[in-house]
Amino acid sequence: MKIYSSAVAPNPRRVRIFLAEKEIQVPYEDVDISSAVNRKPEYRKNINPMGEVPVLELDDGTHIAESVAICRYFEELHPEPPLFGVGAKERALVEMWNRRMEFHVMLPVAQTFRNTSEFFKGRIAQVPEYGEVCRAAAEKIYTWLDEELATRRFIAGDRFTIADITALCAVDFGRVSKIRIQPEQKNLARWREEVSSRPSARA
Ligand SMILES: N[C@@H](CCC(=O)N[C@@H](CS)C(=O)NCC(=O)O)C(=O)O
Repeated sequence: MKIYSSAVAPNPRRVRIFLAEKEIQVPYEDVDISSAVNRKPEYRKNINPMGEVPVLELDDGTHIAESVAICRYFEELHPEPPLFGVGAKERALVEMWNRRMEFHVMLPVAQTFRNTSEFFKGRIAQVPEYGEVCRAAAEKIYTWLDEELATRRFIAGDRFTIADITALCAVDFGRVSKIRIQPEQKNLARWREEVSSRPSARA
């Protein structure tokens, strides 16, 4: 078993933090996304047709891509500590919040980077104006998230979950595109400080 990963990308970091929380050790193989190894036909044919990381490779040769699918696999095998919630209601709420963090925080942050950075120039079709629309969307969602975090400790409630992992990786990656928590967003800053201080955040 191994995980195709990248030390510089936010989605592989989600998986690394998740595994660190569960104290599970899996070898990582770094994929050099800067030289676009992941977009070559060989990688797409043998590892992930989407040309992305992370990908979990099982000993039987199965490839599981998509960060949440990989995390769910390990949650099933190692339920403690529960990172997808406990019981029907909490699990549904964690799912809701994780999807919100994916679609409304990670996505605009990632699209800002993809459409405005030198890194992707010549590699994908960039639309810088769209990147700026995504930047504005991310900044707006931070304001909303700050309000949400006025009433609870973590993204989905009183428990640290995968929704916090997704949000942390997105917010940290946003800094690369100068999308930052604003000084008045005290709840968001308080949350980020707490989740960043967990040992897993260094994964
Ligand atoms: N939905 C996927 C997204 C994966 C993804 O966007 N991976 C990025 C790194 S964060 C990637 O492989 N980028 C390299 C590229 O697009 O060339 C997941 O959750 O795993």
